[in-house]
Amino acid sequence: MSADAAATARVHDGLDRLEIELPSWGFADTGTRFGKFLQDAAALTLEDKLDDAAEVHRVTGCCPSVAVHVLWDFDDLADPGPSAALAAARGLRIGSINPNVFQDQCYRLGSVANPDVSVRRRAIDHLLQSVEIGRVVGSDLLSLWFADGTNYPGQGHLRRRKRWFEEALREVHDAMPDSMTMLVEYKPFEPAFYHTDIADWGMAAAFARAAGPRAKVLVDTGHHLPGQNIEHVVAFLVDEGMLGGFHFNDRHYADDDLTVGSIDPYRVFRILFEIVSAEHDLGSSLPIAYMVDQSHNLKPKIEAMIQTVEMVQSLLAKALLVDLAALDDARDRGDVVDAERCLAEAFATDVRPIVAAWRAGRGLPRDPIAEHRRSGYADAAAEDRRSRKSAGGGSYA
Ligand code: RM4
Ligand code: MN
Ligand code: MN
Repeated sequence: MSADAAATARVHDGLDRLEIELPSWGFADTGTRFGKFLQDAAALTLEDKLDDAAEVHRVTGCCPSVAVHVLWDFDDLADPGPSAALAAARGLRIGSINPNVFQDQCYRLGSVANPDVSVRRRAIDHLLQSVEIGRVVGSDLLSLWFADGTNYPGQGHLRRRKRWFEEALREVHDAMPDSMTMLVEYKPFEPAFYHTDIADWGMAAAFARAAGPRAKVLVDTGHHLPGQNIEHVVAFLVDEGMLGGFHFNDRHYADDDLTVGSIDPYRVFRILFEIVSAEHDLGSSLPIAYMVDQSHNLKPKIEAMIQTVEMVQSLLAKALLVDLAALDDARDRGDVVDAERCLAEAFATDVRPIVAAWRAGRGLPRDPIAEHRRSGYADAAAEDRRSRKSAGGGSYA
């Protein structure tokens, strides 16, 4: 096999193995804290969201699961079973379960770190109920993000809050079936602006370890302070066996939830390269959940999701093209320029022909966005949903 053919085979194999989970909330009307801009075609119900995800899956072939946010997606938390059937009917499955312990009034001062024991209990009960939901719908991922934090110095007892978090996560972990993984997400600020109880990856890793062996860290690429080297975080967590998954999105300032790679594709390439490199050394795939966490206020939501998937695929293809032997050699020789060029050259490679060949080989449309536009799906969805929207409203996301 020529070097080119081997590289193509490597990329095609990587694309075959890549599954990207779409967030149900990415298809709904969302907004900023200043207001919500409505789109006629935005999803209102879980059925709509699953229809939209199925459309993305139809044209990309790599998004078989949908993350759900329990309060936004389930009308009856006690009976989530039908949602699994709704997903299956569309050739999908329910992916990560995202509890919501941040929007109810009682959570003004926090959820599992609330100074009021009855609120802490209520939050833990909701997390336990989310474990149950996962069990019923056949999901093996419980994805935890907390808005807990404080806005003013002195407001909270930081160490006490840490203990409450440890106790809560341990209780929830113990209730999970063996097949379930808990993902602990961190975020340095927002909605709290003085301190966040899980502010960074190190705290998330410590909490995950305290929770139990099936708890790992979730890296949301938008949840870092400016200048943070995310690929280093990723490499470190992989080596510790603590990287559980990603929430992909891009950002320029804060938790902007922009489409992946729209601002800094080289960063996402570097992140994916650390995983490619680790899997190469290991000789097998790492159990990492690749999930999207974006909300699109300006772009049509399905198109934004398709763009996202295409971007991740092409950046993974580039990461798989890095010549690892040449890179090792350059490092051994202490040749900084050659080492950097190994990454830069792979990043600069036009992978569109390789990805197009992969699509053709799998019977997928050559241009997923063009195919989606051609299908008339968005117009039909807008037609159907417009009337229901004026009549109802729907979930926040
Ligand atoms: C947070 C975080 C969570 C997501 C919520 C809606 O900033 O990224 O993953 O569930 O937003
Ligand atoms: Mn997230
Ligand atoms: Mn976020």
